[in-house]
Amino acid sequence: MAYVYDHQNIFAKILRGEIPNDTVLETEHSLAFRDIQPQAPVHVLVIPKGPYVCYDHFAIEASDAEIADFTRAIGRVCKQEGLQEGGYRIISNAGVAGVQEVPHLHIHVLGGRGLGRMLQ
Ligand code: DGP
Repeated sequence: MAYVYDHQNIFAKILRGEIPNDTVLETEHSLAFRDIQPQAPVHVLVIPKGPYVCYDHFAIEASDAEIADFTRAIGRVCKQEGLQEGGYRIISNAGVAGVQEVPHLHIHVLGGRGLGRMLQ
């Protein structure tokens, strides 16, 4: 199945500067900003700047430079937000089963409170 990217999705508009955001980190290939509906004291979304729908799209088609930049951006957000000591959770929802709301790859970085068990 071919990946079809919707250039009108909300995160594409954020990347184009059409919608404001609370940026916590920007790198050459990635942007990290606070979630508008935070589920924890720290809830940051990290997105690649390239037009990737979901994680597998990115992991298969992005360049090594984009993947390295994105991976490091997630780590830098964890460190910058002081999550290393207390711990954190990173999640990426994909497609229908994953209940993905915005069709641009994003990693949720959650922390700042006990997050409970996710998998039983
Ligand atoms: P997901 O279900 O994984 O696709 O989560 C999408 C997240 O995006 C959800 O936690 C709310 C957040 N979100 C939606 N619209 C906006 C927006 O305009 N700005 C910001 N900062 N976050 C948004």
